[in-house]
Amino acid sequence: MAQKKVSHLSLCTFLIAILFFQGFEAGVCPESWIQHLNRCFGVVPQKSSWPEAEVDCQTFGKHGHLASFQTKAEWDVVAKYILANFKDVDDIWVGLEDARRTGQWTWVDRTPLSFFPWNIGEPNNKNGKEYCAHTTIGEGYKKLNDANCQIPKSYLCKSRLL
Ligand SMILES: [Ca+2]
Repeated sequence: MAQKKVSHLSLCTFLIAILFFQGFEAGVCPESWIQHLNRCFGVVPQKSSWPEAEVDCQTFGKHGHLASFQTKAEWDVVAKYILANFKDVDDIWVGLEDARRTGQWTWVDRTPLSFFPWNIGEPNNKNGKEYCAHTTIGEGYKKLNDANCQIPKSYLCKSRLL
């Protein structure tokens, strides 16, 4: 009987330890990133083409991708973080693309598209070569422009905590 209690206690300790470490891992965004709900967002100031940026973002934790936004409120929080910490950065790729070149814009991480904060006159697909979206300091990082995916730009990644 006593032995049963000991093994029961050991199992409880083991489970608590697992929960603690999982919680610890789940609750931390990469250094210098911002957390909003269960998502982490971080700017990479180095410049890359949109496809290269997406590959790099996939290395940042669970569901790492170029950033998507679930709500305008989330976008506002992230825009404020960029303005406060990356004043020298101009254009920033985000995870919105017209992958099939049909005018159907989608988030690369498959987040449902719930709002369309295009800048006035955009997307204009200038010269028939603009299939990736970026934001700029000119509009406080709150508006989008479509641009040539191969142009190197800084980029915004996101990952998920849980
Ligand atoms: Ca454009």
